[in-house]
Amino acid sequence: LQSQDWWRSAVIYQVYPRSFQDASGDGIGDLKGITQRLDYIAALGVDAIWVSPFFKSPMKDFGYDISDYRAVEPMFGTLADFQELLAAAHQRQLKILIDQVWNHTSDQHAWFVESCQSQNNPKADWYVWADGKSDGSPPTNWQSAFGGSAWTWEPLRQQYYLHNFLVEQPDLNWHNPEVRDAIAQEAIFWLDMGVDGFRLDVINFLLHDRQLRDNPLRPEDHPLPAGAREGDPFFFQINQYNFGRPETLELLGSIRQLIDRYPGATLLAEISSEEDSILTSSHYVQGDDRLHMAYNSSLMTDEPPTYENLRRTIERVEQHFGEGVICWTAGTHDFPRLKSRWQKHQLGNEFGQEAFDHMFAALLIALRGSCCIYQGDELGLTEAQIPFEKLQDPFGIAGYPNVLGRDGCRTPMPWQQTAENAGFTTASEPWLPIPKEHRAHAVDQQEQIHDSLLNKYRRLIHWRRRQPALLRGKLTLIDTAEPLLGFIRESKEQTLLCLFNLSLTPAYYDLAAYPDCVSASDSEFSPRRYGNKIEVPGYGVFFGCIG
Ligand code: TEU
Repeated sequence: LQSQDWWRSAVIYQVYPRSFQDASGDGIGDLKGITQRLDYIAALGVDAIWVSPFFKSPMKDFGYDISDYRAVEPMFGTLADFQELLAAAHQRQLKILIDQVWNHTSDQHAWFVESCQSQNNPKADWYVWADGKSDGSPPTNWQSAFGGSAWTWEPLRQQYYLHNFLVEQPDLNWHNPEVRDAIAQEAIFWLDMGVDGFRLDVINFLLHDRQLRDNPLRPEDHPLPAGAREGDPFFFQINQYNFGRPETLELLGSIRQLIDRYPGATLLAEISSEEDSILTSSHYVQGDDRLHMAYNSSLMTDEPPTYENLRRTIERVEQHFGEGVICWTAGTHDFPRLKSRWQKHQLGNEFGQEAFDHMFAALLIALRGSCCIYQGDELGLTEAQIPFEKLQDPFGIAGYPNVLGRDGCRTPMPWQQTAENAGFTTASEPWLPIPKEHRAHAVDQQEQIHDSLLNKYRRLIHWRRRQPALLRGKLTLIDTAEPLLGFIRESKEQTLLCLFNLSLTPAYYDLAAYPDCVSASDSEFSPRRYGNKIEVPGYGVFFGCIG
C-alpha cells in the first residue's frame, strides 16, 4: 500500500480516555495515562489509535458534548500532554485519530450561549431554532435518540432548539455556511498540529429537514429495524426528517477536500442508523469526494453471528461498498461488550467460547477493509453489571431498567490482576467500578499465557501485516455449505483461502480444487488434513495459500 493509503486496511484501536489509564490519581483516565501505555498498544501491532473526545466539556455525555473544540478538558490534562502523546505515538509508528463531534456542541459552548440570547444576534442561525406549533407544542414530533422530544424551549429567545441527543447537546445548523466554515477552522487547528485524521461522530445527523416535516409514525406491522430498542419511543416513528437526509452527502466533498490538503490524513465516519446500516453507511464512502471509511452497527446488534447472518453481512458490504472502505467494528464505547453480546445465543461451553473469540478475531482481520478494536475487547472483557447507584451514563440512567445504558462497556482497563484498582488508578475509587471478574483477564496475566486472547490478537494482527492478500486483495465469497463461511482474498502477490467454522462441531472442506494449498497460519490454527479434505474444528479457522 502507498503510505498515504494506509487507512484502507488499517487496524485501529479505540481508546476511551476516561477508562484507559489514570496517571493523575483522580480516578479518571487521562492523556498522560495513554502515553504511559503506548507500548502496550504498539505491541498489539495496530496502525492507529482512535482517541474518544478529550476536549473541554461539561461531561454531560462524557465528552461528546464539547464546549471548546480547541481546548483539552483539564481532567484529561493539557494541550502539551496531547502534543506529547502525539509525538510519542508517532515515534512508535502509531497514527492518532481524534474524535470530532460536529453535529452538536455542548449547551455551554460560547456559540450556543450567544445564539440563545435573541433571534437576531450574530450567531442566531448557528443552531436549529424554530417556533412551536400554534398550540405551543414543539415544532415537529421528532424524538431525541436519548429519549423525549428532540426540541427544548429556550425562554430567553422564546423559541425551541433542536437536539438529536441530550438537551445539553444542541444541534449545530449545518445548513448555515458560517457553521461549516467555523468547524473547518477547528479541524485545521488539529490537522496543523499533526493529527492523522478524525473519527466523525454521527456524521449522518448533520442535516435536518429544512421544511420541518413531522416523521411518519411507524405502522404497527412495520418491522423494527435491527438494533432498535424495543419500547423506545425513538422507534415509534420512522426517522426520516430529523437526520439521515440525503442532502448530507453533498457536504462531504468540501470536508474531504480540506483533509486532502494533509497527505495521509483520514476520516472515519460513524454512521448511526438502525435502518439498513450497511446501505446507509456505504453512501458516505463512495469515491474521492466522500469520506475515507465508515463504520456502522452491523456487527454490534443482537443478531447472532450465525453462518447466515455473517455471510449476508459480508455479501451486502461487498455489494454496496464497492471500492469504498468499511471499518469492521464489533465493539465501541456505545454497545454491550463483544464478549457478552452473543452469549445468550449459546456459543457452546467454555472451550467453545474461547475458540469463538479466537475465530472472531481472525475473521475481523481477514475481511476486506480496515477494522477497529475497542479497548478491552482484546482481553475478552465481559459486559459489566453495574448497580443503579453507580451508573454514570445519562442514557442508561434515564432509561433504567428498560434501556441498557453504556456504562457496562466503559469500565476501566484491568492492567494488573492483583494490584489496587487493577493498576488503573491510585485513587481510592475509579469513576466506574472494575468488575471482580475482569481481574482474571488483566493484561499482566494474559501476557504470561501463550494462548491468552490478548496474545492471539497480537499474533493475528502481526501476521496480517505480512499477508499482501489481506492488505490489498479483493474478497470473493465462495460457495461453502453451512456452517463453514468461506472467502478468498486475492492480490497480485498472494491468494488466500479463508475458512471459518461457525459451529461447535468439526466441518469439512474439499480442497480438490486447490491441490497445492498450504496452510498459511500453521502455528495459529492447525486444522487436520486427510488427503484433499480439510477438517476445521468447532469454531476453528483455516487460512490456506492457494497462489
Ligand atoms: O453515538 C451515536 C449512537 O450510535 C448512539 O445514538 C447510540 O444509539 C446510543 O449510544 C445507544 O447505543 C455517538 C457517540 O459514539 C456516543 O457516545 C454519543 O453519546 C452520541 O454520538 C452523541 O454524541
